[in-house]
Amino acid sequence: MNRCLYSCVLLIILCKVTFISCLNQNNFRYDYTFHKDVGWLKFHRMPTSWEEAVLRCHGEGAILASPLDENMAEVISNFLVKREPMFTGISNIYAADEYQSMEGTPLSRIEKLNWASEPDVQGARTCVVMDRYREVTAVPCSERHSFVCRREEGVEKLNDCGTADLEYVLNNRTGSCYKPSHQRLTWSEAYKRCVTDGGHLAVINSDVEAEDLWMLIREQRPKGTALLGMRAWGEHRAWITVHGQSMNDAGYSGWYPGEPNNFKDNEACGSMYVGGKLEAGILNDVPCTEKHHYICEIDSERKITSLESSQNKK
Ligand SMILES: [Ca+2]
Ligand SMILES: [Ca+2]
Repeated sequence: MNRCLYSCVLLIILCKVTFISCLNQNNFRYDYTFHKDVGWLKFHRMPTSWEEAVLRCHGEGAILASPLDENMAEVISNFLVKREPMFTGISNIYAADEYQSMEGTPLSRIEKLNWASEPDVQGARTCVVMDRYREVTAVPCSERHSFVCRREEGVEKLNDCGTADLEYVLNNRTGSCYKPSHQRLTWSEAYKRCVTDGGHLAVINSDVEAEDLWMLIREQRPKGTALLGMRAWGEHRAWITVHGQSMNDAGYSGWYPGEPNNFKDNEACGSMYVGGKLEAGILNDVPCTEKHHYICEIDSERKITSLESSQNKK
């Protein structure tokens, strides 16, 4: 009760001090930063195809960013430190003679684009890249470039997990949010999928978490194996979580007797038994190339960035 009172008073003071309306959706995923008059942005440095960039942003609850006005062009291009250009959300992917941003803004309504050469509107589908000097060029969409995802301020409600993905559900016993998978993936694919969500492959930090994850995945998938966020490294096969901790430091290492056995010298990825009569949370090592179900986790500390903390970072 006292704690609640203290938090409420603190919140009210913070709202007054920073002139931020705390009733608005002034927070978003921890991996995005807030930029005035632009919204929440995240720079993806690793080059991908345009289609992959669209999907990555979509998966994060955002949209592939475009230089819709001069301010936005400047803020987005400032992420570039090298010569290589980045993808924007502008393309003629739907119709050859109609370039639009992902938001559906036509070229005629986008302020002053500085074309290196006028785009071809005779049939080829192209996607627009922008360099650090804000010069834009239409290139094949299959080229690979970095990109920025953008989310407008306060457009959608986020759940307790700091995501618009309602499949993430907060577990009050652990303070983390979890999402069980719908499909089987290899460990690397599953890792990437969870990172796109703003989370990570689940890491078990306690007996309670082991039990709850086991029950969660059993509801969806009564049999098999669920991949988790740990791997074996080096000659001595040190098991390290995706947060760089040993299993003991992470807080749980309930291997099945005889496991991890590195069967046929080919098992370096961590998993939990799901089916059968085994107790909750029994771990096993499996081949990294085998496809299994998996669980993504969003940690309590990582769920959201508030507007204040994002601005303080800058
Ligand atoms: Ca955890
Ligand atoms: Ca094994």
